[in-house]
Amino acid sequence: MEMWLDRRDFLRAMGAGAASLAMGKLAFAAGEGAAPFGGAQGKKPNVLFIAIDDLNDWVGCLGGHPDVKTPHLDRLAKRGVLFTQAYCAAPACNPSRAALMTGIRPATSGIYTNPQPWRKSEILKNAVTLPQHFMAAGYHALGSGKIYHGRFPDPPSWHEYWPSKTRCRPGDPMPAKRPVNGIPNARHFDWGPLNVPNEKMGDWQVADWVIKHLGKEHDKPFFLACGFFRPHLPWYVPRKYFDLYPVDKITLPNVKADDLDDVPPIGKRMARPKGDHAKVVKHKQWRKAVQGYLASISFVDDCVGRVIDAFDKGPHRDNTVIVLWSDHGWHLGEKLHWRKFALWEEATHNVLMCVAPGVTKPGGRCESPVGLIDIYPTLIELCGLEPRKELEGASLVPLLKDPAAKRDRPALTTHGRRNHSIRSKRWRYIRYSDGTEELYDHQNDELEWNNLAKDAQYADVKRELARWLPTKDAKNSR
Ligand SMILES: [Ca+2]
Ligand SMILES: [Ca+2]
Repeated sequence: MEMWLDRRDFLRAMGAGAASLAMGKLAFAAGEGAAPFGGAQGKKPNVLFIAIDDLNDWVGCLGGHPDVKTPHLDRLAKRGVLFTQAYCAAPACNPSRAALMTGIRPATSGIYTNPQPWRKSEILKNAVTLPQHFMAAGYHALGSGKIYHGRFPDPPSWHEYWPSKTRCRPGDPMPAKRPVNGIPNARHFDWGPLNVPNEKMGDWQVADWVIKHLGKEHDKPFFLACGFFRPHLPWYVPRKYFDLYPVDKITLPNVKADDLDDVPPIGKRMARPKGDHAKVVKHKQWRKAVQGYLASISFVDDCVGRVIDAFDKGPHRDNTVIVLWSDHGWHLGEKLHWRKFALWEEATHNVLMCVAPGVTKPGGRCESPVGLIDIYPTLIELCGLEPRKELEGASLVPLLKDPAAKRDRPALTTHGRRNHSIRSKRWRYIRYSDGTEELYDHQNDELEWNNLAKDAQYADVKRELARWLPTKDAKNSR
């Protein structure tokens, strides 16, 4: 299938391949894939790797919500290339992050859900993660906050981690009385303002630690990870962020009450309209929930702003690649669904931006569909590291150089075994494990309201998109 040809072609293009690669990065850096910066000194660029948990496209520069205020994400995006159509490999923390950090998709690894320990997958147990690959190339790998899913940290991925290699982040303050929203058994599905200063928040402290390391000189090039947890639930952030969004002026998502009528049963089960959505409506919490999510986004935006300001004042500004991503999208009532865990646009669309001195130009916007799976090979190419044959993404460097460059492959998202979504520039095609389908035409239906899958005139469109489905669907790893 086409999807894998890219990879094989790439390997073939590497020519003599293994032998010269084995000689190390110098052999590679001297060839076609030479690091774009470093110049005469041959000094490798640093990487500042910023992750944001559960952030959908409600970011100013992506236009996902008219009320949202994200000045810092917007200014970072303007410095390099913003990918306006970036999609996750899986719409849940653990499988999305496992795929991003290993470069291997859920359908290959068998890691599809949050409770699966990803290092126990037969395919991933010896995988060389992105920071491990940088460590092997002489980098110092360090970080703080949520990079892997919280339950499954990966100590071999780091030289240094804060608070520790097995505990990725400090705790957060909580309101005295919970749940704030009055929904019974809400657990972390809750929202409300905190009367605490920013300094008490875990993400603020993660930023402090990262800022400290951005301000000093390092003996080696660094791979510095900064993983922010908000806007993950619960949406408890300092009151001033709630005050940015008066609840009576909140814009609710545009939702069609009968939107699920043309969705196959597996899709309906993913949406669970009688679950969160029914509770939110019954307890009159929709506006307050949207307010809580927006407030949490503006809080994390301030955290990003602090890191970028410190980066600019520090000594690494001209020799550091910045990549910022969120791990998947989020529904707030669209398709009567809440949270991630689905294959529609809201759950699969996420944030991705990259600044690479000497490669990207300010103000770049790339509208081709890309995947978070592409980050690993992109950073390899940007830093002139050895390629890895098992990686299933494709480098975004051609798009970083020219955001309008041609790219054929659509973005693939997988949710549970044999449920896939293919997103091209124009179409979204979903095929569930029982063969049922959805097809949406984003040119005329950006909210994915009209499922065209049963309309015979689109048979060729479906066939063309289906070529990109994985050829293998690995069994669930235990
Ligand atoms: Ca997440
Ligand atoms: Ca519909």
